[in-house]
Amino acid sequence: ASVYSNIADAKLPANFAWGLSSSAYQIEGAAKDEGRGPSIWDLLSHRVPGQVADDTNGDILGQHYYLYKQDFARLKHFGTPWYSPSISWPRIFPFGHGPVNEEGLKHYDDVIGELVRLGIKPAVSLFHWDTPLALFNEYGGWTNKKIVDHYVDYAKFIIKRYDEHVPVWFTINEPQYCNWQYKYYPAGTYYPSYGVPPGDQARFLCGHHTLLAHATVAKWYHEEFKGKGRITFKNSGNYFEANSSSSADAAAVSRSYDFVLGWFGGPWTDGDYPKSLKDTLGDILPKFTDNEKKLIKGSCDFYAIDAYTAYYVGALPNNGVEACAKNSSAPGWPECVEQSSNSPAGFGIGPGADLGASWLKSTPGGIRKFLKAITKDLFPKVPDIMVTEFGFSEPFENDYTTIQDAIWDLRRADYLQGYLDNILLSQTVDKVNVTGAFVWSIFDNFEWGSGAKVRFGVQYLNYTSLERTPKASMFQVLNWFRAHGGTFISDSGN
Ligand code: PNW
Repeated sequence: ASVYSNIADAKLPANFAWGLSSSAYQIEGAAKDEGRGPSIWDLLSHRVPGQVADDTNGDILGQHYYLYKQDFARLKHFGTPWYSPSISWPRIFPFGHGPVNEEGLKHYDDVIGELVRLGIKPAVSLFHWDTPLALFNEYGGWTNKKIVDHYVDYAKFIIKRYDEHVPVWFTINEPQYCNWQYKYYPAGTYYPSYGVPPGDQARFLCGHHTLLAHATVAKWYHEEFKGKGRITFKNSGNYFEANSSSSADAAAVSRSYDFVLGWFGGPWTDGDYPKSLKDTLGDILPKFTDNEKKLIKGSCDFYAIDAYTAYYVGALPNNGVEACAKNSSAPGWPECVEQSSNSPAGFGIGPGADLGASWLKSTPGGIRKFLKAITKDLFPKVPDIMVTEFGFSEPFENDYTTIQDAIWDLRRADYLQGYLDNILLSQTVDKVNVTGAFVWSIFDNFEWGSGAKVRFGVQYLNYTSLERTPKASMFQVLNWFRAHGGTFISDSGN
């Protein structure tokens, strides 16, 4: 019998939110069109040698900016009831603040309007790493507290315009990836920040300002604006399994969670950073004032987690005495935290993405354990949790001889089925209040430092013709939700 046979008849609640996800810079193209200002990612992809593995960029790739109607028509045809995109800050404020770009705004009026017309509910991220370049040049981006006001102005502006149609807002995508690099022209990726001061201090400043920016918007949203929807930010994290049953390894797991999830979850559930971060980082970790603590505490309506894989975690040699010494030049993640690995296979760590994202292995059993760990152990105060991204990547373009090889993506299909089964088990057996799941991603797109080489789409994107072709995994997802009581657009009469 299949390992999943015990949930064959299990059903999701009718209001379970599900669909596909994306982000502006990764899918829109039209980077220089209709008044959009540059973001840090335009600079990184064009001007920093080696930043993007295949020297691609988001100038055109996907062209969703022009093809959104076709893309949404296909979503309607699939029947997916939700869609989770992001809005591009530099399209609205080309200089980060100051004059509004009316053409950009008109574009998102059309985008949101089209989703509404089709009956697809948008769960919208306000910021997915495309910081306006002007704010880097002006003051260093997220390392400077000035960005809080500029972000808040932008976020309020968008929320006021679209709240009527947007039931779920994500203020920020994955602040865990704040400032992964040390210099203005970095070799890092994801959520860059100008490194002044350099190194880990910049990373924690970026995180600090992210929290203040999020919380200011969330408080305004409920108390002043009286928004109709729910608001939170998207976390990134993976399940950590202890290397052994030793107490040292258990402590390493808990410390690892602190440095990834506690960094942001501590402030909003308990009003401050976890003790382990304060003790380790000392002055490198900024401090909240009492008013800021009050502002941040309780500022999320639910927990959003982007969770792709799982790792083993073990204690550092000599309990980390050397690695975590206060005077070490770079205390931080991961060198002061743990030793982690996602091999060899075990506890459900399955096949890797191989030539795709090297960090990613299929670990369906991990998502169930992770959902339980977050909601029962780490943050028992969270009312409910959504898996806001999960997905699997595939080998490089030139490994394919024909499109047939690409669209029969059976490893991705298997990954998605396994994750969905475990999300359902989490809900039905573990009684975790999981209220949504979004698959990354709507179609192959610009995978940051991996460029066009790493494909996460459930639709194949032909980079030349721009044609989209649903992969086997897309149908796997649709069939899975059909079998387990997922609501489809056509069911709700739209
Ligand atoms: C997310 N990890 O980033 C981002 O939100 C997306 O923009 C991105 O395309 C997607 O996942 C796939 O990479 C992550 O190392 C990057 O565990 C790395 C990890 C997780 C998420």
